[in-house]
Amino acid sequence: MQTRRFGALAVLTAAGVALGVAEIVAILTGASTSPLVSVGGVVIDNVPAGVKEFAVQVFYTYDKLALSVGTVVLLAVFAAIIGVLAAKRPYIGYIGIGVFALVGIVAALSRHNAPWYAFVPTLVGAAAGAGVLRWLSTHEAGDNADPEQRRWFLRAAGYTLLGAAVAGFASRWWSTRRSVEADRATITLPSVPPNTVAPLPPEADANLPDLAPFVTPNKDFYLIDTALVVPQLTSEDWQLRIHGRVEKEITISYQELLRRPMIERYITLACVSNEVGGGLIGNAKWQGVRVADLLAEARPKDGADQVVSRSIDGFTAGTPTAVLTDGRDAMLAIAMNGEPLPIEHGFPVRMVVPGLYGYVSATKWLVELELSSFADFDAYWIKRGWAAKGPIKTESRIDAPRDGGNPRAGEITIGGVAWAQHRGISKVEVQIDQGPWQEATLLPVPSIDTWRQWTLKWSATPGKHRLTVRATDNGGETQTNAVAPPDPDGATGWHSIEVDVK
Ligand SMILES: Nc1nc2c(c(=O)[nH]1)N[C@H]1C(S)=C(S)[C@@H](COP(=O)(O)O)O[C@H]1N2
Ligand SMILES: [Mo]
Repeated sequence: MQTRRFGALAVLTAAGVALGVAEIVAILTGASTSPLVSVGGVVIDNVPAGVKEFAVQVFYTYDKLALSVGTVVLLAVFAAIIGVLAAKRPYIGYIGIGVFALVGIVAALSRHNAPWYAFVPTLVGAAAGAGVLRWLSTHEAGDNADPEQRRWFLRAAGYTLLGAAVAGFASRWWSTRRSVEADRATITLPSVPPNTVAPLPPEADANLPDLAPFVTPNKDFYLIDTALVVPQLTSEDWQLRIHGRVEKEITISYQELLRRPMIERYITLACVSNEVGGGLIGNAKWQGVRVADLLAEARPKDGADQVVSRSIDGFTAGTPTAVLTDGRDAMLAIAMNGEPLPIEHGFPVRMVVPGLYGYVSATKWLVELELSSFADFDAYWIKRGWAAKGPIKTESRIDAPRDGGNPRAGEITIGGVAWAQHRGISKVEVQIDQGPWQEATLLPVPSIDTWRQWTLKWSATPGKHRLTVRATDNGGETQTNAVAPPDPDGATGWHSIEVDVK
């Protein structure tokens, strides 16, 4: 005979295993056939409109997560109660599992377009749960049981529950990932009027083997974020709320965003954590809606000098309102290099602001723009000691030849990139060993918002040589030689490499 405590734990574990196993099976049968998703769907579809609005008010875009968590908590409470009752009459535990299985199966089969096998995840889950309950009750763990047995019981139940929870969450994440990928695949990007496309000069790219291509392919684009798992948000679930210190609050759906005037621009994104000579920088063609247009509709109030962009995962970036409205091409991007944003680069919508480091501007999985002030709010990295304002510093990098490489003696093309987004690059100079600074050839660019490739011919003689680069922006400011680390507002110094010419 089990005590009530052990009975509760046994049925709780069985219920956990049932849900976990159901989620695993739902990877094969489709997310909509999971009992959690289908019961949740029935609830959403039948809840009175007032309650739904209330939930969205309270939980915002997290309303569905709140529903899942609520369902799991409620189930756990019921399982524990049944377990208490089952302590004296074990068959009650099995009846409880049966009743819940029935609810799950009816819900799954009643969903719109449910496949005939929609009952399978719940059925398999319930069978596994019943099995676990049977297994746990083979061991006497009541008041009269010996300590050895009780320890076995606690350990067995604890590990099983933990395993079921981990497997359940992982499976849930995996099937959501697949459904977001499916959603992304259905998106047709609106066309952009030809006059709003910044044309790419064909000579922008020197096509040198070791030189970073002018346009960074999505698969090679650097990735920086604080997300433990990449947030999974469908375009259907996405909405943006513009609120805070505004005259008029705005909520906009993905379809509404797509109907707005679009621009397409080449913009080079850079991370403040990029070391001199580092690779945390990339250039892409972005398509999106001007932030300034949306802000104009929301009408920021006096003193709202900071726009806080918030991600679905809670990350925030704070951008000066003045920068977003000074005429530059700050946008809510929906596409990167001609395809919907890759999930890890912020699908369905992210912000891109020419001239600012990503940590103060480039929020991925964007769901909120809150008009605030710098005095009132510190964004994610500002709380952690990084500078509140993050304009990108003038920098340059040598890509070819490679640092530590062994190029052949003779005529060599040295090449690299230089950037000073939204100011533009006017000059790049290279120094070989202790020689004079030589002006490199600058390749054309579509705008001042991208990096710029540069090349310089060099008659390389055998032996060790040091190559150093420095850039000058259109404001006449030459990249400083003063070495600074990335923290708190971006690294500085000249990029210098050593080669051993053979
Ligand atoms: N949601 C979210 N957005 C984010 C971040 C983040 O941690 N979370 N990191 C920012 C930083 S620091 C940078 S440099 C850019 C990087 O964008 P990418 O990963 O697409 O290259 O995203 C920005 N947007
Ligand atoms: Mo960054």
